[in-house]
Amino acid sequence: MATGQLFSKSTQALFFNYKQLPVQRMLDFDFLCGRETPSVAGIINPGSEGFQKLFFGQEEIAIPVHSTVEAACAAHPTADVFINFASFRSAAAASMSALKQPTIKVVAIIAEGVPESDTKQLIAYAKANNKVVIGPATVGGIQAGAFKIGDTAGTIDNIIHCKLYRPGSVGFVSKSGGMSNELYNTIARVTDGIYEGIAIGGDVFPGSTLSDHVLRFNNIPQVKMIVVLGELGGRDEYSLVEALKQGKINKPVVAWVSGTCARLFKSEVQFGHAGAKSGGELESAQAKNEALREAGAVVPTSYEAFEGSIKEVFDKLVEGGQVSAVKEVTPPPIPEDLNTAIKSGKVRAPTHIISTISDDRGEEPTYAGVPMSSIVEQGLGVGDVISLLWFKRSLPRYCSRFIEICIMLCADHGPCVSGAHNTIVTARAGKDLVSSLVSGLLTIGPRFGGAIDDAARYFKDAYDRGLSPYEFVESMKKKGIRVPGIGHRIKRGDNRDKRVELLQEFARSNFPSVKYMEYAVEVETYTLSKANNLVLNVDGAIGSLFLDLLAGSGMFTKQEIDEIVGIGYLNGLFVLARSIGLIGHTFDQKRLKQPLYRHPWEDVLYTK
Ligand code: Q5B
Repeated sequence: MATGQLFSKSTQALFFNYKQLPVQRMLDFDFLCGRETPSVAGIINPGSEGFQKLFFGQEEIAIPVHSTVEAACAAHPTADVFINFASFRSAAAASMSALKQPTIKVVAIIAEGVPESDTKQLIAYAKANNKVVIGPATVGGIQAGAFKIGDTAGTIDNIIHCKLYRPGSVGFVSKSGGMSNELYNTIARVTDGIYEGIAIGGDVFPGSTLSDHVLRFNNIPQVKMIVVLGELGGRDEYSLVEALKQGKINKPVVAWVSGTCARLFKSEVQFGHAGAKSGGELESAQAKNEALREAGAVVPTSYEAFEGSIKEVFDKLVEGGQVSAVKEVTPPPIPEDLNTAIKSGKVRAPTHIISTISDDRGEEPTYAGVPMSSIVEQGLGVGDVISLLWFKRSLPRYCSRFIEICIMLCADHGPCVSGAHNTIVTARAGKDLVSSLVSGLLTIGPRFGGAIDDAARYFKDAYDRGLSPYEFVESMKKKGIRVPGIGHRIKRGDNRDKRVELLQEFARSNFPSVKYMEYAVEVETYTLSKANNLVLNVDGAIGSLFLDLLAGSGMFTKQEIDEIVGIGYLNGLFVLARSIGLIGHTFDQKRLKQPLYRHPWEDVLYTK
């Protein structure tokens, strides 16, 4: 393993498999330490490229995203740390790719459960190429005031509390990442703080060992004492014992091997880490503590006494003048995230959208407050869903059934009507479903399908004002307005529209009142006396009958009816219904593999 410093205040990393929180925590740490450059140079997200927005202090920065390790290393040749947040399935492959890059010197593998055979290959490759692997199954490491891997040391509050924003004099290495947070705290209490802390991870075969890091700390002049937290299981601590015995470590070492309680259990106990299981007497915490003590490390009698031992050693160093007073700095405050501040009730922020019809934030989505499961359990239909989402209330069953009949009857009217024609031409031009659908929908308007709202408006106004059909139609004629809902291209007095008849039949037998519909029929009788094509059409039938539904159901106030008619809800019924047919026409043309449509010359009158 390489000797000495792994990190500095200008170290930059490549972060594999983007996770917002650990990257942001690294950048927050940078800001706290007064770094000039962000410690994350680039993100590698297999399969995607671009930029990821994150905060560096109060500023937003865009960190480049690369799709491969190779591309990221080529783009950021000075980034020499690879932080691998891949799952245990892909961590080994990504780590090996990183180790193979000449620019990468340190690889930290966070995933737990990486196959031991894969880890052994990584270790062998790293050793042969003078590179360092931290982990697997690690939180990473930190150089106080300089560089931090991922989630190491936890929250910003903890980092500030443990003074990790500026270097102290203690080199610390542990197996456990969780316990390293605890020890950062302990060390901050009784010394001038951490210089560097590493969690090597709890696997049986860690990429780098406790003794690797202790030997490295021994070569770092700023590190004045070393704290080691081992655990039962494995023989790693014995290489530290050997190094101590051979006099390779000349700085004071305070060590504790946790897991002494294992003896209280009658049988073998597997603790949290894969490697934390005593395979025999030599691997027990007691044996390892004893061996470390004999080799010259300061080993307390219990974990509780660990803090006291660290303090004692540090105080001696101060007394001996080996440690000079650390320069205290006040870290800048990290701006709080808006969401956190809102949650804690510190700030309020205006919303940008107001919505009253549906909500997907709870356990299940609701339509106008009605949970989806209840819609399904009650056997409700699309008419009820429309009632909830358009009218924000559950309407009586005959009303939702009427809506469903409107949808069914208006779903299609053959390939020759304006909308279907446009959709067919668009589909044949090779356009996709949505384009073909939309091109058909765009024809819906005052002449084709979109006369329902105006029919309702004019019929309502005329009826409510007590105009006779004659007065109504003639007044429209004077204004030069065609009566919406009257007239059809192919339907005649002697060839009535079946859809109109079906709607009228349903309403007559289910609606409490059909006064608007009867008025529309009287208007039709008058217009038919003028011309045989001036029938009450499907738009007029729906428009007048919906007025009856609104007024007769007792579910709407007068103001609400005026609002519905004023806003123009009812063309929505035709738009929704006809979408079904237009989608059908698109599929039909595609299925029939129809070529590009070209209108025949013979069908065009060319004139000047
Ligand atoms: N005249 C529908 O006209 C159509 C008159 C009128 C007074 C009227 C026309 C109209 C109002 C809009 C309306 C919905 C354009 C129709 C639908 C869905 C569809 C479609 C499908 C489907 C048809 C001949 C003479 C002229 C006109 C007079 C016509 N309408 N007078 N009030 N409403 N209606 N749209 O056949 O004296 O000769 O000058 O605008 O309700 O779109 O199946 O195709 O499901 O897809 O072109 O059913 O009625 O008649 O323009 O030759 O007029 O009648 O003033 O009189 P036409 P024109 P004059 S349902």
